[in-house]
Amino acid sequence: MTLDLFADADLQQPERFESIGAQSCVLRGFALPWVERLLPALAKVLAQAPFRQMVTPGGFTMSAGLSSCGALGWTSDRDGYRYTRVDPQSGRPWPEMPEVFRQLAEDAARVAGFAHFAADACLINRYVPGAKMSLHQDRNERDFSAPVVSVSLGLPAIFLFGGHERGDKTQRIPLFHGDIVVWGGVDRLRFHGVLPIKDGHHPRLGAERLNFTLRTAG
Ligand code: MD6
Ligand code: FE
Repeated sequence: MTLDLFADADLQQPERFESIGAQSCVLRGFALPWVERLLPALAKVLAQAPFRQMVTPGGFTMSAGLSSCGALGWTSDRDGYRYTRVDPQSGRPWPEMPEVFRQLAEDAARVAGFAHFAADACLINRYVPGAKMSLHQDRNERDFSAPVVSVSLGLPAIFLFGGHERGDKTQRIPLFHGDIVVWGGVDRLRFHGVLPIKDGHHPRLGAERLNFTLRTAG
């Protein structure tokens, strides 16, 4: 599907396409026309695989609630981070990836310069005020030639986008409802994170931020 909002001419509007690296960008408002299809699909996924708080290998409980859909789902516990075909909480395969998630990710990746992105894993994160994501690399996927596509809904966040070393300087990028960040290629393994979410109320989602990150994991 091609969105008029991001037809080629529109893409030249610098306020919608913000480069944050050689092969990474923010697509402002890209997901807005999709929200009313994303949320019912999300509700179906969460009915099968509810949000849960995972423990890091170091023994810390993550502040964001996590779920997954797609052939592979992401899990963390004392044994490490990894992708699994089965949700350890239910013992069943992860919920299928909704077509609307897959299509949105493919469209956003194409606009960001990554044609034919085929996501097989979608991590879903729920942040309430105070929740954060520490600086990390997404490196559990098998193939780093595919980008990460990250969709933000609900309360705003400050996204930290660093370099290839944990100590590198970070850019602070405000993300709002409907924004998508894509990072891939030479930027695929850059450190990133999210500062604690500020208190607030979003008209559609209330006091929460939802983030979907789509990847080719397998
Ligand atoms: C974000 N999320 O919430 C960015 N990475 O804007 C992530 O970078 C992320 O939420 C790995 C696992 C879960 C995540
Ligand atoms: Fe990440």
